[in-house]
Order: sequence, then structure tokens, then C-alpha cells
Amino acid sequence: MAEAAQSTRKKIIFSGIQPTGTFTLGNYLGAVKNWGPLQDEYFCYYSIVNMHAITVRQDPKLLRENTLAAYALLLACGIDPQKSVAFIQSHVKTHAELSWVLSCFCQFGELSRMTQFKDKSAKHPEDINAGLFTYPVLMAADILLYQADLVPVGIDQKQHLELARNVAQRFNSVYGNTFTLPDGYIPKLAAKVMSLQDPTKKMSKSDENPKACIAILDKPETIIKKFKSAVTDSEAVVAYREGKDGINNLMSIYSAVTGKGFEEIEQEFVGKGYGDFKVAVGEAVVDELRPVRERFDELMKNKDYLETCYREGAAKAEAFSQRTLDKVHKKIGFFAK
Ligand code: ATP
Ligand code: LTN
Repeated sequence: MAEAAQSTRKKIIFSGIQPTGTFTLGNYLGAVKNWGPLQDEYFCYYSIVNMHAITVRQDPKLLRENTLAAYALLLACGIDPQKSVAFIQSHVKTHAELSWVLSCFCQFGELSRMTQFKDKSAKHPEDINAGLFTYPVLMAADILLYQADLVPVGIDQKQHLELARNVAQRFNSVYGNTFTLPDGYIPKLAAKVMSLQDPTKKMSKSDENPKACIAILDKPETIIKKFKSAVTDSEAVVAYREGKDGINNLMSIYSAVTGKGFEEIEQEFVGKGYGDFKVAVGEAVVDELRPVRERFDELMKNKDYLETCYREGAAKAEAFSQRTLDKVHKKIGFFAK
């Protein structure tokens, strides 16, 4: 009976995004846009991971504002708080608690190999704090607390996901089956949107050059302007090919928002210059993001509604995750007071 229930249970999804600024087109296409359509088929948990955000120094007032705005953006991007559990990570104390336990099952060597840790410590040499080092352990706790089967993320998170899976496997092999082993759910298109100014680099919220990155709340004219000044090549042929990083990036973006395949796009722009292509990409992105911006503006006028949603989300997340934590505590030899 239990087995039958297990095999028919809806699969569980977990994902998170940091409130380190307005989401970029990369965050949107690589991750958040794909979260909404999963809500009917899966049981979804989506979190604004503010505990991860403080691994880099944050201004408290700005972090507070960004966290609420990120929560509103999540809903504006199609997450329905009636269908999914949408919550703010620091409201649910089980994350920090499981993270400590898991850190005792994670090796110094494997954390040292994480490329995000290496990149971020090179970027912030003045503050290579322990939280930055153990960031992937907290991420593993996020995922494993909810027994997630699938984790929809951009490709840059693949290494962290593998670590979460390894830690789960290690724990299970010592204490018996405790955690579901999570798999990544990485989109085929736009899994890594590149910077518009240096298409060999990932588009990132924290890029110093504002022209490099499209924020999903950018005004239409700003979006068009940024695409017009995107770095490409001198060949003037719209084609997806090795060595054409800038054009490949624009084609991936265009394809992700219009649903057109690469061949169709190449046909559409035969004999036309990059100027026309860049404007077409810009306009398609503007159309895609317009409803997100409108919903966001509406939601930000209704702070009471947002508060109700994140409170309810936290209560549901806490109830489920506490069950996993209790199980873990029991297995490792902690007992209740
Ligand atoms: P920061 O610049 O502050 O490190 P970030 O822009 O990398 O932040 P995160 O909050 O770390 O954003 O990531 C949220 C989600 O967005 C993750 O699933 C990540 O894989 C995805 N993502 C981030 N950047 C890109 C990108 N350029 N292309 C595709 N997906 C991305
Ligand atoms: N590290 C992720 C954010 C994140 C996350 C998670 C993603 C924190 N916890 C759990 C998926 C599942 C990032 O995008 N940088």
C-alpha cells in the first residue's frame, strides 16, 4: 500500500533564487520562466534564498527591499501561491538546521573544487567568508529537506546539484534511505544566457556594466537600446555557428522567447543585417516581459497580499521540512527534549 502511494505521488520540485537585485533575462529564461508551467504536474517549492545572498556583503535596507521585490517578481513570473509553496528562506529555520548536519557529511576538498566558490572568492578577495565556502551545503539542505526529485536551474548550478546528490547518497548509505536523490532539470535553450557585452561570460545580476545585462523590469526603450549595442561579429550573417558567440546568444534568446527554431530564424534574416536582427530580438523580449512588469507593478501596490502569501508559504514549507529534519535527527542520534 505504502509503495503504491509512493509510486503514484506527484513528483516534487524545489528551486531558489537570490534576492541580489532585479532578475536578469538570464535568470528568467534559464530558470524562473520554466517554473510556472511545472506547477500543475508537480508539487513545487520555490524560495527566495536570502540566506545565500548574505555570503556577499549586502546593505540591510536594500536586502529587505530586494527580498520583497524578488518575492513579488516570482509571482509576477507566473508562480501561483495557491498551487505552489512560495516562501522566503530565512523564515523557515529547518534550512539552517539541516545545513549544519549536512556540513558534517561534506568534505573540505569537494567544497574547494566548486567553481562558483573560486569565481566569487576571486571577485571578493577581501571577504572570502566561511558562508561562501559552505554555500553549496545550504543549497543541498534546501533541496533535500523537501525530498525534491527535480531541481530546475540554469546550467551554472549543475556542479552544486551534483554535490547535493553526492551528500544525499553518502548520508543514505550510512543511515539507510533518508533523502530522495535530486536530478537537475536544465532547459535545452537559454540554459546559459551570455553577457551582451562579452558573450563568453554569463549574464549576471552583479555585472558592473549595465549594458551587459537585461533586467526583467527594464523599460522597453532600454531593452531595445541594450540589444542594439550588443557585441556581435563582423560577418553580418545570422547563423548559429561556433565562433559566433554574440549571434549564438541572441539566437538562443530569440528562439527561447518566440519558440522559433534556429533554421527558421536563419531563414527569416537571410539578406538582412544585424541591425534588423537585434531590433527583432529586442522587440520579442519586450513583448515577453511586458506582462511580467505589469503584474509586478500591481503586486507591489498590495503589500498585505504579499505578506499573506509569504507567511502561508513559510508555514507550509516549515511543516513539510520539519518531518525530514526530525527523521535526520533521529537517525544521527539526537533526541527530542
Ligand atoms: P549573482 O549575480 O548575484 O550571483 P545570478 O544572476 O547568478 O546571481 P542566482 O540567483 O544565483 O542569479 O540564480 C538564479 C537562477 O538563475 C539559477 O537557477 C541560475 O542557474 C539561473 N541563472 C543565473 N544566471 C543565468 C544565465 N546567465 N543564464 C541562464 N540561467 C541563469
Ligand atoms: N545557488 C542557486 C540558488 C539556490 C538554489 C537552491 C537553486 C539556492 N538554493 C536550491 C536550486 C535549488 C543559484 O542560483 N545561484
